[in-house]
Order: sequence, then structure tokens, then C-alpha cells
Amino acid sequence: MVVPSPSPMRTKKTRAVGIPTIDLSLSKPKLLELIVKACEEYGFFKVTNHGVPKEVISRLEEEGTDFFAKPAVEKQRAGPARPFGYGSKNIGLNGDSGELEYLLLHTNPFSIAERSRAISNDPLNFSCAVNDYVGAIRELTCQILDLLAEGLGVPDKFVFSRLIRDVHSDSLLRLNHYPPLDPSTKRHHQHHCLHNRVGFGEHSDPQILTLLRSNDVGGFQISLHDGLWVPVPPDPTQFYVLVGDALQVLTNGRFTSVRHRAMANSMKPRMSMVYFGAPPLDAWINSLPEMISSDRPNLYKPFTWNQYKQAVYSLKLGDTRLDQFKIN
Ligand code: GA4
Repeated sequence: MVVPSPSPMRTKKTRAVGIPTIDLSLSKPKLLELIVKACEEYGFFKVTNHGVPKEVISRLEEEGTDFFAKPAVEKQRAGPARPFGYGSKNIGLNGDSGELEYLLLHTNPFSIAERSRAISNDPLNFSCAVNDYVGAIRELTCQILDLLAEGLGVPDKFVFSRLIRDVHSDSLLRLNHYPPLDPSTKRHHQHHCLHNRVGFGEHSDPQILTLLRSNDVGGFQISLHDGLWVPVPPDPTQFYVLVGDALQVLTNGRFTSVRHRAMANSMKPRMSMVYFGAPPLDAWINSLPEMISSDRPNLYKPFTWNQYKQAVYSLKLGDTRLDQFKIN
């Protein structure tokens, strides 16, 4: 008799569900319908047939691997991340921490060129890898945002993507490295830790749209509206898309930003590369007029991206920062 082993997908407080997958090579009415539905139901989906060249991904992955393999003292030369640069364990400015180290970069090419000197022995190579990745992912992000605007029936198709294409866009790139579990740790101890080591704690992303790519090591989880956690299987060849707080406001809550976290319970190191598509600091964020009706009254007071960032950095990672911008 075959005894089924307990599935890691069905551990306490997690549930196995299908992650919506959007094939970008689908044709239009269907594609628009599916992508809008995924944003409404999950604020999260996987994209396939994304067109980003393999080599653009692998070059950045290699730069990341090389950097995180350096001795701690060398890595610290690129830090502390307040907010940009190398960070280890500490997240943000208000005492959050997790089992990871990271590089947080502004995507402005001048900022990247400047930072690269403390990050790499071959800064030119590093900044090229970052710029090529950011360029390709920005295009993909804008393509997705244009589909969303069209799918929502907004007449100005570029209403979202324009914010990210702006030269003054505040978009960021983050490389996260989650160290593996220590094999020398006692087995029972490890068993206990198996579900509990938090790499990056629960939160939503403040920006418009996030594109995440990881190596083949799992740990990423999303939270459903009922609060249950869903493990997302790693897929190094594809991208995961996350709705951010700013898109929630722009769509007047029709899309909601997805709460997510990364666990660090693997014997293999996990690395993720995360692009956060953001507006310029002085851009106003408010519900699009097309998203407001008598059935759907405006939920949010307008604010600039800069004002929102002030709120974000004054709070803890897991706080729901949009509350203070709600009408009533
Ligand atoms: C979460 C999304 C992005 O990684 C990030 C993070 C930022 C940081 O690491 O500096 C924050 C976090 C993120 C939200 C709340 C604040 C700010 C850490 C933190 C405790 C770069 C971002 O924009 O917001």
C-alpha cells in the first residue's frame, strides 16, 4: 500500500491553490479578460511568454551570486541600506528584520553607476547587467500595465505605464539572498525551524507593479483575502507579477495589493531579483475618474508618491499604510 506523505502544501495555515498564469502570447479579448481577473481575485499572477532574453536574466543572476559570495567585510562596503545599498538582516528603518541579505538599488542609471563601484570589482560589467535587466523588465511591466488599462476600459491606455517610463520614475531593483539552513544544526532543531524561518516578513509592496524572478528555490508565499498563505512554486524561467498599493489606489480598490512574504527554510540558497515599478516623487496618485461611480465611490484621498513614501518609511514592514489615506 502506498502511504501518501504529508504534502508541504497542506501544512497548517497554508493551502494549495492554482496560481493564475497569464500567457502573454494569447490574443486580445481573452488576454485582457484573464489579466484583469487575476488582478481582481489575487493581485498576483505568473507571466509566461514574456520575451525577456535568458541571457539578460542570467547575467544579473551571476552578478548577484558573485556579490553575495564575497566576505562580509567587503559586502558591508556597499552598505548600509538606508535606504539604498547592501543590507543584512535589517529591513527598513523601524526595527524590522529577516533571515536575508540584499542589495537595494534605485534604477536611475547614474545612481547605478555610482553604487556599482562599491559593489563590484568590475563596476562597468555590474552596471551593464543591471541596466539591461531593468530596461527589459521595465518594458515588460509597461506592456502589462497597458493591458490592464485597456482591460479596465480606461480610454488613456498609457495612464499607468507613463508613470514608470518617466525619466524621474522612482523605480527600484532589489536582489535578495536567503542563506540556506545550516546542515550542522541538529535535526530536531531543524525540523522545528522548518516552517518558521522568515526571510522577508509579510507586507504589500507600496509601488504600482512588482516583477519578481527567483532561482529554483522556493519560499515565496502569498496571502489570500481570507488570510491563508499559499506557497508559490519557484519558476526561474518566468516572472511573478504583484499588484502594489499605488495601483490599488489608481484603480479605486478594484485591484488590491497582494500581501506576501518569503520563508527561508531551504538547504539551498534562494535568490530573487525584484523590480518595483514606481511613479516620480512629485506624481499625484489618486483614483482614476473612470474607476469612480455612484456604486463605487472614491475610497482614497489624493497624495503624491513622495507623501506616500514618507508614510511607508515611518511605519513597520507589515503595517497597512493605505489606511491613513482612506476617505472616512
Ligand atoms: C517593501 C517593498 C520593497 O522591497 C521596498 C521595501 C522597503 C525597504 O526595504 O527599504 C520597506 C518596505 C518595502 C515597506 C515598509 C518599509 C519600507 C522596508 C520597511 C520597513 C524597497 C519598498 O519600497 O517598501
